[in-house]
Amino acid sequence: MNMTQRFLKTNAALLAFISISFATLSIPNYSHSADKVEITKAWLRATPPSAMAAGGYLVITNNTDRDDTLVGVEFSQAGKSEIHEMKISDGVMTMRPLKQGITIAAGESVSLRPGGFHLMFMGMKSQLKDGQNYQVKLTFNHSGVMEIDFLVLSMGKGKKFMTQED
Ligand SMILES: [Cu+2]
Repeated sequence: MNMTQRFLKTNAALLAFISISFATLSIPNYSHSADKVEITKAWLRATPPSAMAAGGYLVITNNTDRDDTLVGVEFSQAGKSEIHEMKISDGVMTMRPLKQGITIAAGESVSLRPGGFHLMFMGMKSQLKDGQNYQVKLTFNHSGVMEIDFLVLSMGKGKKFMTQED
């Protein structure tokens, strides 16, 4: 082996080593490793027989490194599903659809709870009974479509469920 060959061989090894090092460096920083928002405390309020509307609640935690927005909701048991905000203005409870959705800033958490943000289901095809389980599809700008299990609970149980520790 002459000097040139030896030099090339060493360099190839060095290059291989460098690319491996770069590959290692490109592993994401695990303090912000999540690539999707996390959903917890997902529940649907139990409805009386023949009720046309229902509400859904959950906590969205964004541990990714960019803001994400809940832009859509879909529920097979509802004719129409929307993202709503409930507010008291002039002593009157009002609700409005949030056309822009709900943005959860990077590192933040947002609760959809009775009296505030909520999922609104209209044209209900079936009664939601305490203890049942349904899948609801949530669409986020960055996290994409997520199929989430929602537990049906009475209002009292649901409020307790949201406040209890995991
Ligand atoms: Cu509503």
